[in-house]
Amino acid sequence: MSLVMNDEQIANLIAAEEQRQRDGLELIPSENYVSRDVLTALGSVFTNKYSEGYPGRRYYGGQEFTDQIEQLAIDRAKQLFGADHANVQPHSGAPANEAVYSAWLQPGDTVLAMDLSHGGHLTHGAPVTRSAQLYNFVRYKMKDISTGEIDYDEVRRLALEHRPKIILAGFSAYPRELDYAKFAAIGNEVGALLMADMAHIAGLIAGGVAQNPFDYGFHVITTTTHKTLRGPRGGLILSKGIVGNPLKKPEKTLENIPTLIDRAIFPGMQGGPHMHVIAAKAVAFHEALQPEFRDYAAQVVKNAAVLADELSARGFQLVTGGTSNHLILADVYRSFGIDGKVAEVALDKIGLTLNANAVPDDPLPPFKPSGIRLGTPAITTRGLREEHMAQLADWIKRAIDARDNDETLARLRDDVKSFVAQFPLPSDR
Ligand code: DSN
Repeated sequence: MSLVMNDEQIANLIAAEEQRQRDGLELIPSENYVSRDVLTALGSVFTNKYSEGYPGRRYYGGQEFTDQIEQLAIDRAKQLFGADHANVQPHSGAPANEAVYSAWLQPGDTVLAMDLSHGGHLTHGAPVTRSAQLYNFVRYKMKDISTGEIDYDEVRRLALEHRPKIILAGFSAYPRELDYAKFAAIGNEVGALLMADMAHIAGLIAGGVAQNPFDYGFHVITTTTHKTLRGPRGGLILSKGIVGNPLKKPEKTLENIPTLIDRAIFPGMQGGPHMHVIAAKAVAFHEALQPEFRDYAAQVVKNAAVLADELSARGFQLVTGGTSNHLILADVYRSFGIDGKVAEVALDKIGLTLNANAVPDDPLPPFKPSGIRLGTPAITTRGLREEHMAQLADWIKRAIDARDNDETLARLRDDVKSFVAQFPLPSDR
């Protein structure tokens, strides 16, 4: 994409980043490449506008078009995920989660969520977060790391003991499908709000290749819009219930959840919505509603399954033994005696980007953990298919083997670069 800017320094850095993305392969499972339309909406004049409030209920003038943009984003998100309500204003996933906590909980209330070390997310109660200081998080884990099965008996035992106000199903480093029916049965037994954080798999749900928690009676789903969903960097909260006037405080009941959430976002936590991002979210939701997006989501999962097999065949020990979604967690410490950061750095040198990640009950510290986390959402957008996964696994293994040999790494870098030239970025098409 050509860029005309007066600020040369920034223009050069944008061009350099674009070239970096073009010349390498993005394997971080929470990243993707957006379409040209999403980029255009993000760079639009809607960034100039203040729009505190919600469509038809704003605190500033000049909202003729912002109202239409936000309403389109809301309607498309509802259609995509079968929700009664969508709040499209959260700036990202962390504020989306905080808003749900603040809508439903009092300080000191309990949330039952997945342990960070077993794949949960920081915002699901890691002690370093503000939420963990405000609320009491109780954590569940996998029963068996070799299969990834969650210990649902333990989830129920903890729920009966601690009586959580929220049961949270969701993850950022877990390669298997959750059993939402089991979570729902436990949540209903203790009268908890059922919340799913589908940030990683939103695109898979939209594309029909992962279960939708709403089909199992969940009340709220939070997500980011920039991962498998392939939209702009941002957040989204979907809910079931009655949509009321966000300017009036409703009773704290499950059916009023949509309005409680609207009020928690604005005026509770955020000021003016980022309307250029909301425009880009609306574009992404429209793209995800097209039949081609179902093919994309299915291909993400197929690619991940083959990549997992190819890595296993090369000696990578995979947490849960493989993957059922878009992500793979490999224990490179147990497999090859190196920490994940060493692997991440070696792979960066050949143009393959992924991240070091803790594995369950990791014996190594968080900054030099035992694992690497990788996934297929971005490379599938690029156009890679099952037949390319053996080559990719081969490069990953060879870069790790050659981690101290800069000459070999440089050669591999050239190989990766000439291979990826046949897969243009969406913004180049
Ligand atoms: N940082 C995101 C991820 O990589 O999974 C989650 O917030």
